[in-house]
Amino acid sequence: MGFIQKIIDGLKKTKQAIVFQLNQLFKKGIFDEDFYDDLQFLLLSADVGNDTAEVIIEKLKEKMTKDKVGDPKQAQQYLKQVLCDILGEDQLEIETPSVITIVGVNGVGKTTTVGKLANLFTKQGKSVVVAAADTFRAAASEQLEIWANRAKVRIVKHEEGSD
Ligand SMILES: Nc1nc2c(ncn2[C@@H]2O[C@H](COP(=O)(O)OP(=O)(O)OP(=O)(O)O)[C@@H](O)[C@H]2O)c(=O)[nH]1
Ligand SMILES: [Mg+2]
Repeated sequence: MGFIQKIIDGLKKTKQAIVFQLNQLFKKGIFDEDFYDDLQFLLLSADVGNDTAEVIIEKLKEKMTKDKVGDPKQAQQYLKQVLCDILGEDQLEIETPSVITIVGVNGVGKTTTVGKLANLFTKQGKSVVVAAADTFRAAASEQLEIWANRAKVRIVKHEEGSD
């Protein structure tokens, strides 16, 4: 098995393990200090930074206590809402002109993210051009082109293997 594939498989296992453990934790339906400790541990093991994990716990605790939440499904919705609030779309502000380089190991969602960013910035009234920098991986630029078309933005690309 290739090195990169090993990393991808490793991350997949981590993600599945965390989702499973989150479900198990909420299923218990006991939202005491131990619950919040375990949740913080899970967030940290999912690569959430310590400061952010503390903010998430604090906000969740506050909301859940205020609304006296005891139902696991409802509690999970509350966590989802806290995460969405923190990730808020309008936090992504850029100066223009700007150049954004997207890098990452195979299959982590680079091309999809370029499509999402192109769409977001277009909606903000910005003029977007995407450039296919990966001319090595077969069909990489074609995949990017699909997203550029969906977001209705210009694309700069050259032959496969070109400089
Ligand atoms: N669930 C989920 N899947 C995603 C997300 N972003 C991308 N994907 C999926 O992940 C797979 C890989 O996405 P790509 O955008 O092609 O990833 P990439 O990093 O460009 O891949 P390579 O160019 O092959 O290295 C696709 O099946 C996407 O639909 C996301 O935010 N959530
Ligand atoms: Mg790609």
